[in-house]
Amino acid sequence: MQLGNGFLMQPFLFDVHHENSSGKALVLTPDCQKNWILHGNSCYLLSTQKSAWSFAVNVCRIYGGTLAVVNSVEENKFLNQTILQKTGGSTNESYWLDGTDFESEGTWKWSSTKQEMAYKNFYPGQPDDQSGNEDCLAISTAHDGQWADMHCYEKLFSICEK
Ligand SMILES: [Ca+2]
Ligand SMILES: [Ca+2]
Repeated sequence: MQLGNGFLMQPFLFDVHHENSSGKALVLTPDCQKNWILHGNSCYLLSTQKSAWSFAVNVCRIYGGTLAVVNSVEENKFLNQTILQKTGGSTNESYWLDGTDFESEGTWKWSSTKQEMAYKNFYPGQPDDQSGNEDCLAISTAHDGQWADMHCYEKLFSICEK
């Protein structure tokens, strides 16, 4: 893969504050690359192909981001709406998020930060660690954007964030 530093190091302006001559702070919003969608202080990219979870983690890393880390009801709602738009309202889609309980069963962390999840949004009956090895997190439009643990080898679409 031919990715120079210029690509990976492309600057993003996350809430960069400048003082203008009158001393008033100007807040610059982030600038997303083509096909990425701006929301809050992040840019999001929905994949066009399905893959296993670990593959999706690596693809997002190559793009300079991570799988999406969901920190709030509001962000989760945005992602659900974005998936619905992308899929023409299909209510049977699951997309990989950055979460996993691979290290310690039942302890859900964001893989990019190694932080335990403060906000969680599993749907009733989930996570169920079906057949003892569902360790990867997906958001599901079938459940109004709520989450499930799924087998990491399953091929799903994914959402990157940066
Ligand atoms: Ca599990
Ligand atoms: Ca499950």
